[in-house]
Amino acid sequence: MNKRVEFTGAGLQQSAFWMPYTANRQFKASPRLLARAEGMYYWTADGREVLDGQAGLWCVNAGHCRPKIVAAVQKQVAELDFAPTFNMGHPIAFEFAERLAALAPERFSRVFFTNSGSESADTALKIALAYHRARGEAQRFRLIGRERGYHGVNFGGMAVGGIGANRKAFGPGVAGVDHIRHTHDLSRNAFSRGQPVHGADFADDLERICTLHDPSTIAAVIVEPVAGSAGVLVPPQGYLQRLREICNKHGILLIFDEVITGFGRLGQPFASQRFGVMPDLFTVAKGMTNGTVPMGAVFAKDSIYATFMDAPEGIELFHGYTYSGHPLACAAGIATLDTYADEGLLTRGASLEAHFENQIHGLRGTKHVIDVRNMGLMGAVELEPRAGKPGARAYEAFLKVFEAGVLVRYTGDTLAFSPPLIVEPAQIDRIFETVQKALATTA
Ligand code: PXG
Ligand code: PLP
Repeated sequence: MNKRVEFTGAGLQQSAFWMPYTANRQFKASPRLLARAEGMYYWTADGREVLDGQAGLWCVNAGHCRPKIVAAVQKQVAELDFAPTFNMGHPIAFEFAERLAALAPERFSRVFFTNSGSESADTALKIALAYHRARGEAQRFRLIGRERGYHGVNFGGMAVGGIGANRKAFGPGVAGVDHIRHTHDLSRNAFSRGQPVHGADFADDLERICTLHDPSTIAAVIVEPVAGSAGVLVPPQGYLQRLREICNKHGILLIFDEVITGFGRLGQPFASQRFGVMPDLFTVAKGMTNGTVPMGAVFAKDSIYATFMDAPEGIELFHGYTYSGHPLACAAGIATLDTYADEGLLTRGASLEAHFENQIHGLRGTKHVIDVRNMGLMGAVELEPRAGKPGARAYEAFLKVFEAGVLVRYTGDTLAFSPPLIVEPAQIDRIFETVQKALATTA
């Protein structure tokens, strides 16, 4: 099994591959290549075993190269490689949509297919705008995001996103966008286990925005139930409920971006179920196909879909992607849902959460650690930044952890953890022991 994969890394510096979200020159001078995967593990090109502490990139929720998914994709590619979904259809896309709707919270019976989380975010924003217009409220054009939010890299998602570095090089973006404040509050909430106690009132910042712009101009508010990319920011107790109330009061749609939180990350199929707060639209991607074939989707409430279907006969939504409902992705997705169901993975996080929480909070008191945050099988450890060199300390720790055989994610000065939902308690222990040792020797 642990087959050695040959790779002569010579000349990567000149490689044609312009790598995404990567310091290309730094990486190519000293590449880290993953060549094979199975279950909880990767193997590097030079044959080293690496425990996957981040489910690929928050997506491989059932673990790697799961047999049902592999077989389904192999079968599908030989049977129907591609077929259009514009004015045509193929059975497997309809089948997958039914399966997804059956899994979703009640009254979310409609699914629009995309190919990524970024496309899902832009699709949800466009549905929100078109929905209001269809109801005679075309003046609702504003889209409200949140500081430190991440909704992918396309123009809509970038505009409502709230991570400065993702925005600054790319011009003025989309008109009519504003942001509510983020919920990170180290002074009051450091080392919270699960939802922080303080900060429900951060949601009232939406009232400020409503007063500023007139709420009747606001189409939608989009937030991640738990912010992922910004370093696992868990919503304070009561915060999401308060956001929901303010949206209701003003007729604003609430969009949850569940690209990371969807498909079991928080111990329930979706974050809305975990928090008991329902959005009007929600986005997914990543775990939808276990990361095997790119795919995303927007789930819409029945009443939103019904509004579109009330329009005169014709195309109700002028939107879609060549690959919306791609057969390979649908095959992967159905087999993924089967694998989740066979193994109870969409709620397995709940049974492991207490252990995960205890282990990650065991890092409190370790050198450099200024906060530990967690919910479900999602966690983060925030480090004191090195003076004048933001991110450098977390990068050094990330490298040490990788050299010790564990893959974790670093973003800014935060290390983030999201193991596949098949993780065993002893593997959770290994992840955090490895991080502890790495931090002890990190300058
Ligand atoms: N919304 C959310 C909430 C996400 O987390 C996207 C949209 C965009 O999805 P695509 O499939 O277009 O990448 C994401 C993606 C990280 C990291 O390290 C997070 C994401 C992607 C890559 C890295 O935090 N999230
Ligand atoms: N650009 C051009 C020239 C196209 O023809 C298309 C789709 O037909 C696109 C972009 C959009 O591509 P996709 O549907 O894969 O998002």
